[in-house]
Amino acid sequence: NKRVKNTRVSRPFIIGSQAWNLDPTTTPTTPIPEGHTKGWRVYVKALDSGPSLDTWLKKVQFKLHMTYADPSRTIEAPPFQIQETGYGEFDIEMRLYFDSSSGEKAQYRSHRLRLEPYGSEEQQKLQRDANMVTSETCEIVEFNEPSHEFFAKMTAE
Ligand code: SLL
Repeated sequence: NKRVKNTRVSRPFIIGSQAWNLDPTTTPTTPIPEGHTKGWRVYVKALDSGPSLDTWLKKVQFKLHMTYADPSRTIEAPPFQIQETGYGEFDIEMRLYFDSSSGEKAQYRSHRLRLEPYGSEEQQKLQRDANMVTSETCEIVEFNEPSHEFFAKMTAE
């Protein structure tokens, strides 16, 4: 598989999480496990204004805290997201799998799941008022000397 020399294709993307307080007075569609106070989701997504990541991202494996019954969750199509309930913060480990024509091995990322408001007093108030704690980081993936096939896919976007 010939590669495109002296060429690098980079793509930005977002890894993030959102968390909210579960409301014990409403009846959820699925029962909330004992002791769980928060709902949360973790995701890998494109920038709001950016190109979709379907072209290069094929699979995300999320590894949750070992207190979860089935801590390893694999998502093979967008949205690359897990939604759960829980009580504690922890680091979520992720393995990103790329389009096979990219010739790139899976890459590791880690994201701290934040359940409690953080930042300045003002920021914390906004999060409390919205009942939503969002924590996102912008990441970049670089494909060095990609295969011709993959380069064509990426530049056709
Ligand atoms: C803490 N060090 O104590 C962390 C651990 C554990 C998170 C957080 C529920 C798992 C389940 C859950 O939220 N585990 O019961 O399915 O803060």
